[in-house]
Amino acid sequence: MIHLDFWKVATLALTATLGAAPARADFDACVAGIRAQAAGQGVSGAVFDRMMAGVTPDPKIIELMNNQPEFKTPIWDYLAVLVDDEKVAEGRAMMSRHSSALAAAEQRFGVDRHAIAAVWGVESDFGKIAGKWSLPQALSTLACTAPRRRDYFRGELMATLKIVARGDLAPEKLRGSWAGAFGQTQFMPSTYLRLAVDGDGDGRRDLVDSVADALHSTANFLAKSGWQSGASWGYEVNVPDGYSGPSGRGSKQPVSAWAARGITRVDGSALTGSGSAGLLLPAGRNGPGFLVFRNYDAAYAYNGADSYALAISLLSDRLKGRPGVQGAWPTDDPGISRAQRKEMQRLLAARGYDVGEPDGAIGAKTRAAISDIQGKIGLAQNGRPSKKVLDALKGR
Ligand SMILES: [Ca+2]
Repeated sequence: MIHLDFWKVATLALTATLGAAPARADFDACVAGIRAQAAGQGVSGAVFDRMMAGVTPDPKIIELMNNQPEFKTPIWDYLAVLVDDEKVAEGRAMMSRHSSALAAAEQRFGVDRHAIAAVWGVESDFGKIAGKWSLPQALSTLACTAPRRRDYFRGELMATLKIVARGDLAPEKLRGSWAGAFGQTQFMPSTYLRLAVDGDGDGRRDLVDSVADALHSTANFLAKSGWQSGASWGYEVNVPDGYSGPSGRGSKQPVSAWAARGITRVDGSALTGSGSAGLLLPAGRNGPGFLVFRNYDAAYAYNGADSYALAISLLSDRLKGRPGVQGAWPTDDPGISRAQRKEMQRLLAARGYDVGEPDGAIGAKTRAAISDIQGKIGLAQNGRPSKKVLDALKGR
C-alpha cells in the first residue's frame, strides 16, 4: 500500500511540474478557438480582444468549482438569513423608492411587484451584492480548463461576448459569481441574452446599473416561466398527524383532493385557490407544510431548489405585510438572522477570536471560531451559526 501511495504522490508531483507550461499554451489555444467561433457568430475581433484583454486562467475558479460545500444548509437556516426582518424592512423601503419602475414592470408583464422585489432582494440584496469575479476570466478559465462542463461555460462566455457586442454592457461591468451569474438579477449570460429587457427606455439592457432594467427583466423571467397574473404562489397548511400521502412540488392535484385528505389552511380554514397544487413538506412530515401553485413553480424556475422558491414566496408575502411561517421547524436549534450573525461575530471577537469584520457573512474564520465554541458546549463541530451557539456566547 505504501508503495502504491508513493507512486501516486510521485506521479502527481510530476504532473504538477510538467503541467504548468503546456496548460498555459492549451489555454491560449482554447481562447483563440473561441475567438474564431465568436467571429463566426458576429462578434468582431475588436470586441473579443477588448473583453478578453489580459485574461489568464485562474486556478482559484476551478478550486471553487471543485469545493462546493457538501454540508447541506438546513432550510430553516436558509430562510432565517434570506427572509429576516432586515430584508423585509429594506425591501419595503426599496419598493417605495422604486415604486414607479415596479408598477411599470407589473403592468407590462402581469407579475406581482412583491414577487419581483423578493427575487431582487434574494438575488443581490436589492442590488448591493453582485459578485467579485471577472466574468471573462472566470468563464474562459471554466470553458478551457474545467474538469467538466466545458461546453456549457463556453456557451456562457459566448453569450457574454454577444452582450458586449450588442452594446448592452461595457466589459468592465462584467463582474459576478465564479460560475458567471451576474448583475442585480444574477442571470447567467445566456439567460441575460434571452430574457433581459430594457426597462428605463434608454435602448440598452443594463442589469448591472439600471434598477428598472433589472426589475423589468425579473418580471419577464417570471412571466416566461408561467406566472399567472393575480394568482397566489400558495400558502401554509396543516397536515393531519400520520399523513402518508404524496408530497413534493410535483404532487399536483386539485385543491379539492387535498381537502379530502384532511388538509386545511394553517389557521384551520378551508383550502382556497383554483387549479392544481402540490403539497410541499420541505422538512418532512414533522415540519411546516405548504400548498404550492403555478407561481411557486415560476419562482422555482429561477433557481431550481425548493429552499430558494420558498424564500422568494415567503419574502413576497412578508413584503405584503403577511406573517411568516407559523409552524415550527423540526429542530431544537433554530437558524439565526443576519443581525444575529453580526452579533455572534462581535461576541466571538470579544472572546479573542479573529473573525474579520463582523459583516454577518460566515467565512472560514467565523466557522472555525463557531466550531471551537460548539466543542465547548457539546455540539457537533460543523461551524453552523445557530441559536444555541449565540445563546452560549451571550452567557445564557
Ligand atoms: Ca436600459
